[in-house]
Amino acid sequence: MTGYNADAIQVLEGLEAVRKRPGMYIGATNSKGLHHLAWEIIDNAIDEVVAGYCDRIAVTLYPDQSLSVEDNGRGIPVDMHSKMGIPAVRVAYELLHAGGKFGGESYKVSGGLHGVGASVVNALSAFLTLEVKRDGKLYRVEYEKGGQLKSDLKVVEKKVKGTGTRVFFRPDALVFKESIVFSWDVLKNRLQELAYLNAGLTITLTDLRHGERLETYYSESGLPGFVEQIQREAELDPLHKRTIYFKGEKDQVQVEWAIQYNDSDTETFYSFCNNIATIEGGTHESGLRTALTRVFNTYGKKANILKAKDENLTGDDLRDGLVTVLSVKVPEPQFEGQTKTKLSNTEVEGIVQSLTNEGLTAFFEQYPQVAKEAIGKAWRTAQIRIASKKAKELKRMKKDAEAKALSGKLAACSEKDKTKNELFLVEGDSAGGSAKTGRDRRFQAILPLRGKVINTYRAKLDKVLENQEIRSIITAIGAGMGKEFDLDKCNYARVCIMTDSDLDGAHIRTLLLTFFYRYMRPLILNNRVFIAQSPLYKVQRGKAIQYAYDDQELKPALKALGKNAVVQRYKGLGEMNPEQLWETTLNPVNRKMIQVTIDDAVAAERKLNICMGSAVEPRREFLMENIVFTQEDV
Ligand code: 28F
Repeated sequence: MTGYNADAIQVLEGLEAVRKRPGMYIGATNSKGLHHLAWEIIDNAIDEVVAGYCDRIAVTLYPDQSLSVEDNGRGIPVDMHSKMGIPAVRVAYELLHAGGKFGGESYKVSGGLHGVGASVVNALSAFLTLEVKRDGKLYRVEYEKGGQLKSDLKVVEKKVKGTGTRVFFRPDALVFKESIVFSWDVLKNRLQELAYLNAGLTITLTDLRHGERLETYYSESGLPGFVEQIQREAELDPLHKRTIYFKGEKDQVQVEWAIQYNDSDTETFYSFCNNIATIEGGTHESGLRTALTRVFNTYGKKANILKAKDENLTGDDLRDGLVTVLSVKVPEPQFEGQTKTKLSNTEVEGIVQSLTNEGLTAFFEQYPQVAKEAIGKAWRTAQIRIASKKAKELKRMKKDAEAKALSGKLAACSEKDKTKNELFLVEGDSAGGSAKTGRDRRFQAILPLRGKVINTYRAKLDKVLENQEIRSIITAIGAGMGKEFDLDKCNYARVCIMTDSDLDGAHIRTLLLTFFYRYMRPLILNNRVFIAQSPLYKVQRGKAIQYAYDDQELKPALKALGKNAVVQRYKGLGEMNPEQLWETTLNPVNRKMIQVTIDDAVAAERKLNICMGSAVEPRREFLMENIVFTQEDV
């Protein structure tokens, strides 16, 4: 055996470097890093599966926390390595990763580590024993204390059956200070996944740490089995029995995928490249999604599952209720992303797309019933999308229409601070017109009300909503109504009812109060509703003018201005000019507004019941006398 030549010393320094900064090679020395040792050895066996020479892998856990992986592949070559002067098998376990991908300067990102190299496992193991069955012989080489050669390669059995590679190793507790205990579940999940990704491969997992526990993972179909397992685990009901499956190859890229719909609206999408989970997705995923959408639309229209006039299904329409597993095998994979799990080979996108276009079309032609189920599901999802888009559109249009309708009527105010603003609901266009002119447009908005505001106490909600006056009020206040009423959205600090002081005015006032009471009660309860008071009389002598708001105030006004003063009785708001309306009714300085409070909601309801009952006359009388408004200066 040749002694260590210069390279061999470089080898030792290399493995020493790994022990000095393990995090650079396996991301961390926690449980995640520990399991990377297992993944490395298992992945080497999987490479032999992918090469087509291995169909059994056995993983075993021992009481001393060592782990062994055995495959029935060709066995790592044992012949002398031309340059190194040591057997090939030792090169793989003593030389830092041949590709030098992870030379000293580049830090490993934790997460997707691919092929850190068996030598890293050796460097971080208390012991590692390697056995190769080849040419009818059993070879063994042993390492200890982080990759130091304990016994060189030698034949330990002259006559053995079969071929393969077996690696035992125990992680070094000096490196993995937290724990060197492998997790059954972590190993099981990955081994199960590998069995699905490599149809026909049998993997056994044996745990000898507490008695014996053995499980076997095997899938004859591979990806379809994976998809069906996912559906079972998530308790999802497949929409179509037969899983849609494709396998093909182009320009040395192998493409394989399985999809199945269920009756949910969730999507499950697992993708892999060279058996590595590409959690961050990549070009293979986008190629598949693009092709699926295209074929669903073209085949769907051709087979009349989709109507010619239907708008195309979008990629998102296909995602609801879809379970997908995609696996590609790429000779020179390029991984990007935070955890190096995003495939970035651009050529892969086109290859997946073209293979899938052909493959899925052929599948649909062979199984038209499955096509009908799958495309039908996507179509239903599209209908929901289109309907909700329409509904949103309608809602927006309604809002726009309302805003437009309102803008014709509402004289808005300019103040942005809603706590200063007040809205006047004015009876009649003429009064509305002079209110618009007379008001202080910074904080006073005017909404003229034409004709009767309907009797909302009896009317059903839809009837109420049909009434244009009510809709304008709702839109102007902006806080919705009924159960959706949200006081925070109210555009005004005060909503003031301004009607004539005759019976009609009283009636409209009561109907408005009824409406607020029924559909915007918080407005009343938060003292936002007022009754504007306009004077009943104007008493004038020469330049001197006094206003009387009721008969009681008339006497003192007459006394003050002398008996031959002229008295004018206002029959309606419309008789006042804008200045007078401002002076007497709108100007906060000297106006008299009544705050509407329902001191006893039940009593009010009873009063309104009587008022809104069927008999008309008694209602008005009762109304004029009985609804008591407390008078507060506002
Ligand atoms: C328990 C872990 O590592 N199995 C492996 C092979 C088989 C060959 C191989 C491995 C050096 C650079 C070629 C055999 N015969 N299980 C494993 N099985 N490596 S690792 O070759 C590596 C050589 O490339 C093998 C013919 N060709 C390849």
